Amino acid sequence: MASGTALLYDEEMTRYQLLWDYPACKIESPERLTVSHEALQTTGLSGRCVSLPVRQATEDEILLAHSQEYLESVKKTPSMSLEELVTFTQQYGDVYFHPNIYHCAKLAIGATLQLVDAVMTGKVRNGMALVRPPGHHSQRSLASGFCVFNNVAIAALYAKKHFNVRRVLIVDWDIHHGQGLQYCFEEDSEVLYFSWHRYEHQRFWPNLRESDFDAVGKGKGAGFNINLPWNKVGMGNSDYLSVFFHVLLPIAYEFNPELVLVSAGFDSAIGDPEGHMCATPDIFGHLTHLLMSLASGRLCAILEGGYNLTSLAQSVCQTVQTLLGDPPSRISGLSSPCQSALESIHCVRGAHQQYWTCLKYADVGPQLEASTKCPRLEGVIGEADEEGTQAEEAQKEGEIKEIAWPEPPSRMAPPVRTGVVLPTGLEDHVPASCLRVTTIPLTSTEAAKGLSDPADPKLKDDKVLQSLGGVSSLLEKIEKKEVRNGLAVVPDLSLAVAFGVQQALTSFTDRVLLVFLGSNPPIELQEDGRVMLIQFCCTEQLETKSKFYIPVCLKKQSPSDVPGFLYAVLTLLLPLAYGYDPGMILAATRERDGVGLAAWAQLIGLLQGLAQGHTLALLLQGAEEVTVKATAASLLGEPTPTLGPLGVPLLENVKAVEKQRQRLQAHWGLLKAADEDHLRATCGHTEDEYSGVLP
Ligand code: Q6M
Ligand code: ZN
Repeated sequence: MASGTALLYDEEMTRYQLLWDYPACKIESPERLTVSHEALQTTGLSGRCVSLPVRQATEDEILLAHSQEYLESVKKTPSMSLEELVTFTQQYGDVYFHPNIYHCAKLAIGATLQLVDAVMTGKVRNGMALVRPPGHHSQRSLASGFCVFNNVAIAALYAKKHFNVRRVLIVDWDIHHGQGLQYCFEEDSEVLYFSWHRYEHQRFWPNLRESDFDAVGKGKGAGFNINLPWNKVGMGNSDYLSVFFHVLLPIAYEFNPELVLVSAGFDSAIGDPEGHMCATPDIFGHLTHLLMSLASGRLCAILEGGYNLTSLAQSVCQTVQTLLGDPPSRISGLSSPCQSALESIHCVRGAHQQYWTCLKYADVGPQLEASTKCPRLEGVIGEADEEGTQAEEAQKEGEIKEIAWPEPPSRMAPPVRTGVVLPTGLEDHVPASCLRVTTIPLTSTEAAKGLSDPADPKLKDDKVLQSLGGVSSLLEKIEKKEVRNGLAVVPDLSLAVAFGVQQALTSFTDRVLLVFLGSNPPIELQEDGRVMLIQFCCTEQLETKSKFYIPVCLKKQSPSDVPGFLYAVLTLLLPLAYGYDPGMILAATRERDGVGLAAWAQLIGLLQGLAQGHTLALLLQGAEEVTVKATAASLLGEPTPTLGPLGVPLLENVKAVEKQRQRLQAHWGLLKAADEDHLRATCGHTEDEYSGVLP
């Protein structure tokens, strides 16, 4: 299995800059690259990466995405005088040329392709290319928005050509619309392009009608272009995560990419003078982590924009550190996405409903209606300039001062990733890198402390006391930061879960998320919020009003409803888990209750993004060897095998998930995927219905 993270960087790419007065281009400076690289060095991150040499792209590679004619004209720029460069530049928008930019642009492509090569041949698992100039705006015969050649477009075409990749996912989280990428792939069903971008109803650059949510692709590429327009500035972590949970991830899993390319622009982070958004640098750790469970972990991040040097450097570090496998930091204070974000999410889900099964039964209601509330301007560019965008207006009025945010917390990773407590015979089935934790059996008095029924006769059983000792030492090692996560195979699951929860709550956290697969919840729940229980089972559970108990009843489909389960994980479990922000996760199952092995492995992998990776997995003795193996592999951070093409989820399972989402979204705002007006209109639910159970 491929391991390691590649880093591609060459100082040469800092050797071009703006040579004349051109305010729109001032922000694209060589320092963008030097600060990013220096931050990776001072944090020790670059030392942990595999450093690969950068090369120049060949002409044939450039021609994968560009016309001969355009290449010939760019080729002339190195020998142009300043005056000629200015004139040459003027035929394009928001881009400048320099005698050395052609050289750098060839290195930017070359670095990107070296990364694709390394990932596709299994030399590394993933990696990042720090490049200048960026690429996503450039088109077949056009430079645009600081971009000369389209690095990521060439990478996707190169992967198709040289590695016969049939499905490439491009995630463009830069704050500008990569219209160059859209144009390149809008008729291509083998490249799924996703972009979110500041749009403000076409008032923001590049002011294109086709950047809106209803540009879904053309011909056989219909459904393979996803635009999420931000119609207001100030979008934050909750808005970004919601788009991942309710738009990108469900579609990406269904698409089942073989390779993920990230157009990694960090002008979508707080403090950026272009984006004016509020998402903090640590969110990129999470976005990266969520994408790493696709395509067996084959992910290439390629730098695009990012103009606040502090924010940029921090965001680059967060991304690379996650690629290296360190646990993302906890994100506190997540709430509901804002009204405008919900409107965009709702609109794009509506626009794509006909193309993707995961959205097929989702309640997206009367389509595209929300857009009428803020009618898009018709042929407005001139007008918009006068009006100015929201942020420019605010700036004029002096509302926007220097924005400050705390430095992302350090993400210390324990020396050992996974501790295991396994009965003899199973020990040989997990990789040698797992720490075999030796356990001392608890006395019945010690064991009883953590349990609601201290008189439980099972506490006389030596095997039980031994296994609780195991759970106890694993938790202690996690607490002491000797290991990050743990796996125990136990003779009595309910007892181990109850004990584990109690122990975690007394020793080191005030919130435990319990993910339980199976009927009969293993613990009695209190309404104090110290435990959230998400239960997957195939038998109907009692109705509940609790916002901390979420039973999800998924009917079995032979062999199991993988798409239904995944839909529940992405659109219900992750939003709840991120909103709850646990300090510790227990994931327990008796026999995977109707959930396929690969789906279980995905779940364990995705959960690693929460609670700083502190997961304790508990399996019932007698669980199949493969389950133990797969659980250990996921905890170790090995790439999760892909789920393969997802079929249609069972309608009743989607309904079961939707029912819980409806019930809980007043409490857990990340569950929302449509704006309130829309919800009232189509579902008949109101906040008031739930007011009785609000805190
Ligand atoms: C600037 C308008 C001035 C790679 C990238 C390039 C963005 C170019 C923006 C040009 N417009 N307010 O997407 O970050
Ligand atoms: Zn940008």
